[in-house]
Amino acid sequence: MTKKIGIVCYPTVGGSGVVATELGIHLAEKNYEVHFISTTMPFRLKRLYPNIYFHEVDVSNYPVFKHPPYDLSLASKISEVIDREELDIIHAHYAVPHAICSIFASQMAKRDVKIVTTLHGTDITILGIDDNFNHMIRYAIEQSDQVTAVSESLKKQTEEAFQIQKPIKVVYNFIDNVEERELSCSDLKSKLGISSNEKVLIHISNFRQVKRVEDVVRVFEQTFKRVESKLLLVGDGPEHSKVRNLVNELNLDEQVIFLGRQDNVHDLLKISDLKLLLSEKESFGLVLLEAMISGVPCIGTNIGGIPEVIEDGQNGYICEVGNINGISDKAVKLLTDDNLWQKFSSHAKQYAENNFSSDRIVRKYEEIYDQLHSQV
Ligand code: U5P
Repeated sequence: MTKKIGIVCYPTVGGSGVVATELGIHLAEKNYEVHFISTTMPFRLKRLYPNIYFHEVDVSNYPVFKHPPYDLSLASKISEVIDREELDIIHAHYAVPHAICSIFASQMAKRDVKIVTTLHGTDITILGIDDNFNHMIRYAIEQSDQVTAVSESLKKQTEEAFQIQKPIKVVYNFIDNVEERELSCSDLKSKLGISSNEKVLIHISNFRQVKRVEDVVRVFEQTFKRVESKLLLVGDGPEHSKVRNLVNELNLDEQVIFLGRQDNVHDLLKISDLKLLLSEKESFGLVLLEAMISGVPCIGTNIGGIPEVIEDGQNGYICEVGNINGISDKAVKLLTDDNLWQKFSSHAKQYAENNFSSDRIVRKYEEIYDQLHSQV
């Protein structure tokens, strides 16, 4: 019997939305019926799939409300979709508000539906420390039929912060093999004004403060003094203008290329030699996997889930947060030793394939759905 899954997620750029969308696509390819419930069409959902449906949450702003009631509109839409489409499972990405809304929706719906909640990080690491949300997050976790976290680090943090007894399963984020994707980048490097002898460093993020993009620029400044190179900055967010000012102040305008938000990061990774993710908070770091599967070694900080993705000294390096000189020394070492780079590059690809392939990880979600489905 075809299983019907409702996926509740944010449709925007960010690890959680990307993983939720890719999960839906993989499930659809395995003949599940997939129902996305979100405010807009998830941005990676480019192709038409006959068994993927999109249910738009319309957040109306009636004069009776001081603020547009997103959560109530979402809960109401989920409940409507549960009954109309006869869903078996709701998979909510984020405890707040998505799991909470799903729990509320399941109470309103006539049909018995199981709730899987995936914790992606910010709900725990940022909202969790706010007393207003702490109780609600614990409630969302306790009322879900199964909770997963995207790294061991996030699981541990959740258990400690909320004194949770309920078992949390770690299901890592996943990645498709890059060979399966069409690439269109033959002369991309020269189009971006990068000469063939220059090494390319790349950073991709939402430019929030926790990503410490200024550290990326400072590391590049040190690296560029010793290795001919350019830095690609991909993404947009609150720190963007601060980072631009720093680049200008350091006289790096010629070397640092701001690309803004991009949909096709794979082509950009294809021309890159090193990926930097120097965050002070990171529950997983999907961009690391995207780099590794393209054979790009990564340098990351020793926080959150990053050390679960990069193997220090094997396929990249793990460094202290804010240690600009230490990180640039590692970058120079890797970019000036071809043999070492080749070794790291092939290990990165292999490691991502062996541990984080979509086949392997999507199967783990399927096992969870099967187990819950048998309880209905
Ligand atoms: N991302 C883009 N374009 C951008 C910035 C980010 O597609 O301009 C994607 C990354 O490729 C990644 C996700 O899939 O957003 C961010 O995930 P994370 O590293 O925050 O987990």
